[in-house]
Formats: sequence, structure tokens, C-alpha cells
Amino acid sequence: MTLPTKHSILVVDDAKDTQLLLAFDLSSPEREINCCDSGEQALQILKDDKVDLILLDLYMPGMSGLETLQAIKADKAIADIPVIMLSASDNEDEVVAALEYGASDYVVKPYVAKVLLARIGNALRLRDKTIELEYLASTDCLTGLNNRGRFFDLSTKAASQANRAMQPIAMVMLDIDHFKQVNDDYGHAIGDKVLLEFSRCFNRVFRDYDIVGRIGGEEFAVCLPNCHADEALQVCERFKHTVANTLVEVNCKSTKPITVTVSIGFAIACSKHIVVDDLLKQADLALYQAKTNGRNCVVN
Ligand code: GH3
Ligand code: MG
Ligand code: MG
Ligand code: MG
Repeated sequence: MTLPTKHSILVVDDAKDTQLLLAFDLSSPEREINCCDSGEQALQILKDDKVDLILLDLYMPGMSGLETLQAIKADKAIADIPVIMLSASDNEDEVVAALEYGASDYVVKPYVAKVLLARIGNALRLRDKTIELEYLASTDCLTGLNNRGRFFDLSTKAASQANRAMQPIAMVMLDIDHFKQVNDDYGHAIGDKVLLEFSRCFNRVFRDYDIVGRIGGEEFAVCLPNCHADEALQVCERFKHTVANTLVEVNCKSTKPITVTVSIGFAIACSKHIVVDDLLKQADLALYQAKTNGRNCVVN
């Protein structure tokens, strides 16, 4: 995971001289500073632009700083961006209100540039740490795929979108065949290498917006929004062949590269009430059937 090297800061203040002063004081090769005059403009900018931190004036004509802060914190897509309030007022109630609404910090104007920069640094560090922790909590560390929890969350979101749009959704469950034998024959490290190479096959076959997850040891799942049964069958067959043709080098000259096969079960739902758990159970039954049918095959 790579975090941004350059942080983008949005200054929201109706006073042009404050904007200019902040742009000057904060200027650095590691920061990009953009300014706007109102809360309304800020919300518009936040819809499209990537912003890492907001410096928000309290008193502005139109939306006040507190109203803008509330609007930011109410919008899931931008709620995590740290907001530092900047105000000439040191009224205790306003400070408390801003912090309770979710501001990361509150700085009184005229500010001391050195202190403001230190506070910005702290807020950005905390934000970076949060991003890193969220990534670690949702990612499988061996393969970089979504972990089980994240896979369920994303699939549940995809299912509700499919329900609204009345579109079908396909759920695929995959399990590497005789994987225990790979560990037994070549050792756990090579087993891990096989898992990694296997996980790389997903990108080559599935669409960008398909959701891929590592569900357990050598079990994986893919959720395919807006996908019909014939398309799901085609893509699963293609994946099965891609896996079977993927050579994994063993770190030993005398041993030939190894290959594995995969058993695949899938299920389709196209009702208005798609439930991810039910769909996964159906796909799991199909996977069980694929194992019973002799492995290296796809069952619907
Ligand atoms: P089947 O074809 O019926 O699926 O047989 P299998 O051997 O693949 O299934 P089984 O459930 O018997 O074995 C799964 C093995 O996967 C056992 C476990 O040690 C191994 N495994 C699970 N997670 C990891 C991992 O992260 N790394 C490695 N190297 N092995 C793992
Ligand atoms: Mg003002
Ligand atoms: Mg298994
Ligand atoms: Mg297996």
C-alpha cells in the first residue's frame, strides 16, 4: 500500500487575505493548497477532488463553518477527511461544538504559522495511520485481495445496488484442489507462492468491478454484479483454464514448475431481495458438487 507523498489541503475562508496568507504560510513541495470562499463551494469541490485535509473558517456568509462541518461529517464519502476549524473567535461553546461535530482541531486566528503547521502535521499523520489500519483490517496480507469481512461488506453493497437496479448478480466460490498435497510435497512456503500466483489469475479474467476475496485458506469468492448465468459460466471456465495453465516455479532446478487446478461453484440471483448469505450458500453447494464431480470443473 502506498500513501500519497503530496497532501492536498483545501482552505475554506470568505476572506481573500486569509486565503493568501494561508497559501503562503503552508506552501511546501509536500503540500498542494487550494482555496475557496464558501461552504457551498467547498462541498462542490469535495464531490470531485481528492482532498486530504480541510481548513475551515467558522464565520462565512451563507453556510457557516459549523454547518459546512456538519454537512461534511454527514456524507460518508468525505466524512473521514480531517477538518481543522480556523476562527477569530475563541468562544468556548463554539470550540466545543466544532469538536463535537467532528472537527479534528480548532485554531484561533491570528494563528501562529509554526503551530498551525504542527497541528496540520498531526491531523495528517493520524489520517494516514487510519487509512493504513483500514487497509490492514480489510486486506488479506498474503494475496492483497479483500479479506473475508471486506468481501462480505462490498458484496452486500453490490447486492443492494442490484436489488435497486433489478439486475442479476452472480456469486462464485472457488477452492484449490488437493492443496494440502502441495504443502505436503513442497512445503508451506511454496504453498504460499501457489496461493499468490493463483490470486493473480483473478485480474487476468474478471472485470475491474467484480469483487474478489480470500474467504479462507485456499478458498476464494467473487461477486459479479450485473452478470447472467451464461456469462458467469464463461468467465468461470476461463478462470479454470487460466489456473490450470499457470506454472509456479519451485525454487529448485531439478524440480519442474507445478500447477494446480480449481473447483468452482456459482449461483445467480435476480430477485428484488438478493441476500448475500443465501447466494454464498448456494454457490458453496455448487462448489461441493464440483468437488464430488471430480474437481477441476465448474458447477452452477
Ligand atoms: P480439496 O481438493 O478437497 O479442496 O482438498 P484440499 O487439500 O485442497 O483441502 P483441505 O481442506 O484438506 O486442505 C487445505 C489446506 O490448505 C490445508 C491448509 O494447511 C492449507 N492452507 C490454508 N491456508 C494456507 C496458507 O495460507 N498457506 C499455505 N501454504 N497453506 C494453507
Ligand atoms: Mg470569515
Ligand atoms: Mg477448502
Ligand atoms: Mg481445497
